[in-house]
Amino acid sequence: MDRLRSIFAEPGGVEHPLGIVGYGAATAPSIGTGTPALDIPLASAVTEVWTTGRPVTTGSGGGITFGHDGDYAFCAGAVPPSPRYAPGVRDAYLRAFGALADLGYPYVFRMWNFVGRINAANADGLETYRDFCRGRAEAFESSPLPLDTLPAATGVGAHLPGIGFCLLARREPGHVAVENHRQVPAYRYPARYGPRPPSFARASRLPGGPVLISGTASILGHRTVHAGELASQCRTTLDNLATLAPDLRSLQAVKVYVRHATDVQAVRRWCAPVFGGEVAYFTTDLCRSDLLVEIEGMAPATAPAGVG
Ligand code: 3EB
Repeated sequence: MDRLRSIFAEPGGVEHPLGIVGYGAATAPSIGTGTPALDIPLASAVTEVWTTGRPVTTGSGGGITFGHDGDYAFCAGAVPPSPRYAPGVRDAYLRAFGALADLGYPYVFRMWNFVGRINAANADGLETYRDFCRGRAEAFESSPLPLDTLPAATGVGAHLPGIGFCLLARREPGHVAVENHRQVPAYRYPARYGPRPPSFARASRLPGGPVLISGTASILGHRTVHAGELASQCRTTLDNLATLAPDLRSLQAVKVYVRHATDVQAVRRWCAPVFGGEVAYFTTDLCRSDLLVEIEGMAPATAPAGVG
């Protein structure tokens, strides 16, 4: 079956993994070679496996690990705990872009970033998330990708210092960056959110249909709404998601990130009836200190009329 999907499973349980993300690491975000792997300390037993069902070629070098199948590539890297992250993030992202380009998969359509101490100040007093965004923006500006192909993204905390990230890319062009009319594009956020805006699109639509939806939160325009109010943040987040994926029940690979462990039960109660498929819940800090919940997922390709 030649279809990109993510499965919450045991690492050995899926044939032909493109890449594996484990969320139970006890050490700083790191990569594993052999089978391309990213290990993130989020105190969760969940393991996420990306596959298309096609045989995979793997490799690594320059601190980057990757797997590719002729159409799709997964690639992961890590930045060690640092007093300031921008230079290391820029270098690691450029190494990842370089590796993907050398392999023949230059079209990055999805990325995940797990940033330790995400809301804490770095050595210069800049919030670590903003420090990270600066390095990522520098990497994107030295790559020739136009704004209408920016990847979808998730940017959340990790339980130990350091940054781990992974990317999905395609051999062929044609993915489209999708924005949400309820929100200012993140790459146009005003400077009050940091020296460089976040480089990502609200969703990424692949040719043939599947839409990979970015981490989505209680933001309208560029502002956080309902600070301190869990239920309203959940509602606004689900409404923002529904703008991008009208049928939330069909969303796959849903991951829900909740800032406070004590809020997970309530978030589960509100989200469980909304989503049809399996949902993984994580407790971790989020990229703005007033955000309480963030949700991502993947809308499957809809069958063309008259087929199936
Ligand atoms: C937001 O909408 C919430 O920096 O890669 C969501 C998804 C968020 C991705 C990122 C940040 C990122 O701005 C935060």
